[in-house]
Amino acid sequence: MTDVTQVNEKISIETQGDIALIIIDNPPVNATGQVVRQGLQDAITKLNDEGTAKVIAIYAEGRTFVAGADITEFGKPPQPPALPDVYNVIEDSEIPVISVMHGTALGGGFELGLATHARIGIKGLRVGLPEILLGLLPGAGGTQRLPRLAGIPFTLDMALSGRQVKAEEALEKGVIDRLVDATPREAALQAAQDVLDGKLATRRTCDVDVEADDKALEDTAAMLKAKQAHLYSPHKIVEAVAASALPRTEGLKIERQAFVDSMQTPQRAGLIHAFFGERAVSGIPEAKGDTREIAKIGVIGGGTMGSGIATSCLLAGIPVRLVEVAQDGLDRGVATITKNLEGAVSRGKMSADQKDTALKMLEPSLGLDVLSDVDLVIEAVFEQMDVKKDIFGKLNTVCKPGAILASNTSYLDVNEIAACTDRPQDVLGLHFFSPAHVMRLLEIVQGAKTAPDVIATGFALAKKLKKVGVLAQVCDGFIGNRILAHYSKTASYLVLDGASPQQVDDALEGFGFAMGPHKVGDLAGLDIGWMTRKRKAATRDPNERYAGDVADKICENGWFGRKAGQGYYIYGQGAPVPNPEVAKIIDDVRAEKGITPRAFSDEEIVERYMTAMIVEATRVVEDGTAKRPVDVDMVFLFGYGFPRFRGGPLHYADTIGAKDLVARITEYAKEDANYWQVPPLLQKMADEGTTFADLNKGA
Ligand code: T1G
Repeated sequence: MTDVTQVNEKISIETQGDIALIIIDNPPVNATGQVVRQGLQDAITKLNDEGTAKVIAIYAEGRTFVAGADITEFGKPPQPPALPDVYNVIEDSEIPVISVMHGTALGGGFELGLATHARIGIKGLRVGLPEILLGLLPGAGGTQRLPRLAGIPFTLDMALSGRQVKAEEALEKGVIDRLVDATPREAALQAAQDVLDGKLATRRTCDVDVEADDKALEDTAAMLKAKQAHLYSPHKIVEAVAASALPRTEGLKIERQAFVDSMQTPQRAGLIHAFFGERAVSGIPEAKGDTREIAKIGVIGGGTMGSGIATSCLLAGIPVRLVEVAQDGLDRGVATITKNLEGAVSRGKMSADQKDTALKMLEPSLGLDVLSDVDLVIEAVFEQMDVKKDIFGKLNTVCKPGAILASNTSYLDVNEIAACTDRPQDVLGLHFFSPAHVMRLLEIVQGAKTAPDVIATGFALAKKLKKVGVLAQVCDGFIGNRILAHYSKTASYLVLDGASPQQVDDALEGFGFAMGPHKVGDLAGLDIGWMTRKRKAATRDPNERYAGDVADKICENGWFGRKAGQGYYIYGQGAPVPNPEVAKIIDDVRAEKGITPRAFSDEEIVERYMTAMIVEATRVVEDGTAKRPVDVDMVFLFGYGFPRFRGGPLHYADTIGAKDLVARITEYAKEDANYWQVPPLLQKMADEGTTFADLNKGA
């Protein structure tokens, strides 16, 4: 006889004879919000008080078992019952409790499984402890129970990497007891019956002793001290895992305190902002609605960008026609794509067979006529307007009606390009970032006449390519490169006024950037910036302090950076070293300009650099080039190596505050009133005491 009790709106109990099922149903990912926590605790307590059931099985409805604590509750006053307390009630149950996990059992979801007395995985299950990606640590027993089941090294690996572990590995490590191919409900009933029949052993995890491994703990602590000193939660994870040697209550107390402390950090706020921001930017109305089918893509240009874009499409299983004007260029493109895909195989991103299948979907061709049947063309040729206009004029006649025509231009006017066709509604910008098959950012540039379904298709393509699509309006440089063009001048001014390129790089890497601006320039090629400065020379503001003197002289020597063996740094066998020739150029330029160099602290370097970035980022929001501050933040997290734990330039700006930013800019303006100007929007925010987070909510 089946009896169903609705404990609350998210949790129900179904009893069948000696078996009690606790069913979690909290779409979209069964996160352990307050109602789920209360319901789980009440259900276990009720069944133990009744004493009728002989075994309890917990499973979840929907596409995944519990995917973690409810992140939307973070930063708000905690509401009881606390998750660790609920899991202690489960672990202490007199009636054996088993769990059936499917989909992605992550964070608090995986910890729920660990608190039960046996764990069943459904085929395709992945488990993980991704809390570190949110600036946190497992805070519901993960650091205490996982060492008991799978040892300290494996626990450190999972908790510090945040990686998702496939069910097969979890089974092999003893983290799950069985792996079955059934529905969660079928598996729950079968496993419960097996417990009753003595075919499935159960035990409290806390009763299992931890195998000590002080060396793993010491080595990890030392590595983190050397490599991640600027982060908070990784060190706390090691402390908490070390406490697993203690009895459960003491160990959980240490874990809890570490969790509460990490919850207070700006890093947690920044990483949560990044988590939701990645979803917010593609959740806009323009990304919804009708889309056009993209079954085949034409890519024009077999250079670095074109090959990277083609690789990205092939990795997503989309057939690609690669078009070049000459055979040697086409061959180079195919070779680059092949190398990119082989790299994906060596990184374990795809198998050799998948690589071969992908290459079979590549059709290298000469001339544009072969593009008559593609659904989308992505032009990735030389960044010169006349070249692009010529191509789009031809595409206008070659491509079928309804085909989308996209330019990968990184700053040129998409409206001007669209005007070369009689179908501007089919034209947009799809700005990929190099290497295009690795970098996740895709700026989706909306022309004045771009049709809504073309924009929506751009977002659908971004999702299929596993990229983060961000809507941008037309201007020189769209969102990212426009802001970069502004703040990169500050790096140059700092060098002109007394800092060395290496000091600027070191200061910004200490802030959290993967690479400082001079190293980035050397990597990308200093000739790119040189061309831009020459392109803009005729229209440059005469009142602007020229920032390119040093870089121009470096380029005049042909020292374009890594590809030339030297730029700001000299590239040889070992680590790059500062180029002494550049130091001489800097001294000469200072002398020519009558500059007496002064010392800069790392703190001042970061303040000036970040303030310049925030100024132009504010203007980009102010004039509507970006929809909201969060869109700018995601551009910088996914396209410019901005430190993720800081959430992005405008999330970071909120940690300073508009008032202090205005005061800082006003001070700098005394040196250079032309470059340092307070954007009206920032002044308004300072006057009203509002934040960029407020603007995100209001947009
Ligand atoms: N809390 C609240 N909402 C969540 C959520 C969560 N944990 N995870 C996902 N969502 C929402 C998401 O915002 C989106 O909402 C929808 O679900 C689908 O997500 C105590 C403290 C599970 C792999 O970090 O990795 O447990 O936009 O678009 O691509 O130690 O979501 O539809 O309105 O990403 O299929 C640990 C985070 C939390 C997992 C599914 N858990 N989530 O990916 O869908 S901390 C995580 C994910 C914790 C404990 C600690 C992914 C996914 P909307 P989606 P997806």
